[in-house]
Amino acid sequence: KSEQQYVELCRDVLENGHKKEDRTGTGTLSVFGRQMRFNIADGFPLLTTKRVPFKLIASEMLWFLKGDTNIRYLLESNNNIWNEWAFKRWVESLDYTGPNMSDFGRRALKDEAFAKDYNEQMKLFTQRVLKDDDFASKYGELGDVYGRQWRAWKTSQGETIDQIADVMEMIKKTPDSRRLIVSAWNPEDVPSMALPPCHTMFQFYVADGQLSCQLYQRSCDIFLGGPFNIAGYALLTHLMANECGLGVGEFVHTIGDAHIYQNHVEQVKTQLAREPKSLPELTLTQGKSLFEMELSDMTLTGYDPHPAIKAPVAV
Ligand code: DHF
Ligand code: TMP
Repeated sequence: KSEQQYVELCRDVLENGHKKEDRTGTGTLSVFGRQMRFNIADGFPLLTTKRVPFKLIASEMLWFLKGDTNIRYLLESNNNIWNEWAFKRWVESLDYTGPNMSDFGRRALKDEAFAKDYNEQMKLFTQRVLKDDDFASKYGELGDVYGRQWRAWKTSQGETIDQIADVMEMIKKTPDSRRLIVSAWNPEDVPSMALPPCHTMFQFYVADGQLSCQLYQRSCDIFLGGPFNIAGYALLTHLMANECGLGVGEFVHTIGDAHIYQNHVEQVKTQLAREPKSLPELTLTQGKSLFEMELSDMTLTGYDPHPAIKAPVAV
């Protein structure tokens, strides 16, 4: 069963994880170098041991594929998963004159009065990104994140490379190629990025009329980001296969630093006590190009998960 692999990774980290401090000051249990394989022809790998919001995963993937790097599109889809990283840039800018928001992620967890101020500032921020075009183009922008690297990689000649369109062409014309790669890690841009890419690069592989995909993820927040990443790349594989007239094969998830944040440990234990259920099925509108796909072209059936489990995200 696919989900068993996720469950085993969680157990592995709880049992063998090294106690490591991290950039966010939260602390993690961490292991290095792990791999999960999901046969996505057997079911769509959206976890059932907790409810995972497929719509948020799908709108994030569509946002990447459009080459969009501004959170306005996500907000318009009621998707708030990238807000903290845009907000961070805003409150650290000279234009921001509200109450001090330094270290807002951790302070909001400890200090109720602060949490109220923070929620208020965050609400004002997202409303302004939605309504004010100039503000949105300045502070809704996350910069060189996935959308940019995938669709408009900057070359030293001042041109751009559309890696997604290129890999799509290659899959169609030279499916046996061993160079079906999309890279998001640009060493030149890393120092100025809101968050250097966690999904560093991925590779497609075609055999027996089926498209497989392997992701190398340098850093994985197993409880929050991980389930999104598994389903996100499974969705990408479906979208690409649909475009190229192929079936789907496997999604191989290779991880560098695989970690559980200290403040997620109880939640993970709750999740591990649950019995995985059967996976849902994903169907896509046929005959529509990948770049025209919308949320309404994706139908998920048979998803009957255990309830959601809340946890704070480390910023
Ligand atoms: N930073 C960290 N520390 N972990 C991450 O997983 C992460 N992921 C990012 C950006 N930075 C990150 C982008 N992806 C959530 C899921 C994925 C994601 C960001 C956030 C998240 O908070 N998920 C919650 C509920 C989301 C909601 O309903 O709005 C969840 O329970 O899955
Ligand atoms: P880092 O840049 O210090 O590694 O922090 C990034 C954190 O975000 C880390 O916990 C991994 C997590 N993350 C995911 O797990 N998946 C994602 O898609 C993203 C964007 C981040």
